[in-house]
Amino acid sequence: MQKNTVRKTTRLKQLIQRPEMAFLMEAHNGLSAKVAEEAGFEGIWGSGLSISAALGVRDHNEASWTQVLEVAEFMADATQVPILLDGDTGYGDFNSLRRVINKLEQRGVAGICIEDKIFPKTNSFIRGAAQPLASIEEFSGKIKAGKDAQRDDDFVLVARVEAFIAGWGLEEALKRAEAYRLAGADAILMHSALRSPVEILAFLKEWDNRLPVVIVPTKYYQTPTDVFREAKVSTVIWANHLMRSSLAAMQATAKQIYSDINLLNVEERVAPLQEVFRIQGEGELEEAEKRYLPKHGRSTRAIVLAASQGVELGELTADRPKAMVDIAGKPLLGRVLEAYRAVGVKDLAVVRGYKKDAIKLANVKYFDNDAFASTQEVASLAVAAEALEGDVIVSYGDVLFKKYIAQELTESDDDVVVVVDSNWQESRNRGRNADFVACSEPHSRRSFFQPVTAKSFRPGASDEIHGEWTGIVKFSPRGAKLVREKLKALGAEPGRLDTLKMPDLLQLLVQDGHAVRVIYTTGHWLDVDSVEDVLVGAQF
Ligand code: SPV
Ligand code: MG
Repeated sequence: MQKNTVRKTTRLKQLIQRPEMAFLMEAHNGLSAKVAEEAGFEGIWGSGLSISAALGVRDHNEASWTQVLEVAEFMADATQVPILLDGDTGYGDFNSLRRVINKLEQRGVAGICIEDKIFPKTNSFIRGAAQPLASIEEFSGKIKAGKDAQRDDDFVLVARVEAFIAGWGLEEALKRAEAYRLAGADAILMHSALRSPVEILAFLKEWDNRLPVVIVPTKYYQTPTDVFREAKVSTVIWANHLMRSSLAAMQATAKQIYSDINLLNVEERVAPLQEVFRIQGEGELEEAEKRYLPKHGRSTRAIVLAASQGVELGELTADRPKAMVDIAGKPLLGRVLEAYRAVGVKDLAVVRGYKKDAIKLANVKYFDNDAFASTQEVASLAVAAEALEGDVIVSYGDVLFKKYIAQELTESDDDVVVVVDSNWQESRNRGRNADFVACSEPHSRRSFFQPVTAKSFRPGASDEIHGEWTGIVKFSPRGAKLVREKLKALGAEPGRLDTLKMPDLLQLLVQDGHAVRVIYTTGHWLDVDSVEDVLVGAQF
């Protein structure tokens, strides 16, 4: 969200003073404040009733003002719109109010509303007529003290007149409003507990807009809002409706779960967890981690492609894919996953295909390429596209490697990094089906200090070969996004994805002009290709 550089105090003042009517939505904690802001409200009413209700106490100043301040601070931190806090009577005399205002300014609250009653106050809708009012002189002194204490010139002080609530009538209401105006209040909140707006409209008529007027139509809610607009109301407060709606929802949910003793009937009715995380701002944190965390603190995930049968292993793969072939008591894939876990790569995804039911390893996310028989590796990667996110290593279910290889990859910053074995002649001599690579530099002392990049994953007869790709590649968050986009583009061409092997995909990245970084190794990995390899693999 873009930062609003205008101070919250200034914005609240402008809201209250502008000719167009403004609306404040009640909130009582950080979450409800966010809900109000997201709904579009330009300002928030920090309701004393709602905050006390949410804290499980009564609206009789049972919560101390510093406890209310803590809540208001969470609300201010959670939102960018200004907050007008219901400050009851100011929690004591003029001196208490001065301190309250300074603390509110420090915590990012834009204004306070104080009412002309006696501390501890009682909610206006509870035995209103029996409530004693403060003397006009005392309350006017309090307003003056508050205005003198504020350090930010635009901090808003709303003086609330309880004359109608206490049964004193229009004359007293006008007298008080005028005294509070003269004392320096920025606006008058005129409250009424009647079911019709008659008191309020009578006041507004006589008042004639001497100072902005704020109203709280909780009881006279049936009045069309245009009536307030025509009567020149400055600001309407919807005073308690988020608290009351959540109370009703919580009661219904608690009752249902209590009687059902399971969650089936409520799951669909409650906000999904993803929505909770969204409103908490998890997305921002994820982005920030990418910017600020060192690589080793950032978690890398891995996608292991294990969809093929591996006919070259003969009857060993009659009932299971190659990745599940037993190597000294452990399946090959289990060893691969172990190597990842050993270097802290715990978020593991496996793409299955052939005899997928034979792959049953715990704590792994599975993706299935059910078209494994007619497709190649890139099609398998595409079914796991959603795991191509953040820092991610992609490798094969039949390639074992020493832990240091994975470790080095997790520490790399480059967008695309491949591990290349410079001892490629051996593979050629053995007649293996290897993926040769032409690089910018051969493996040498120089290449240790100088970044090496891949020039071709499909070297032609005239290209100098520098190594064999081990089948291991790592993408940075940016690199992963690039590959996702590439897969999407390839997927849009009929049949294209199905024929591609991983080196083809890497070759396309090179052709698109992306730097593919090379990390050289000499050995320390094993592509399990033969029954003999199965025996060697036991040493990994
Ligand atoms: C509040 O929301 O706490 C108010 C408004 O003060 S009322 O409850 O109507 O008094
Ligand atoms: Mg209140």
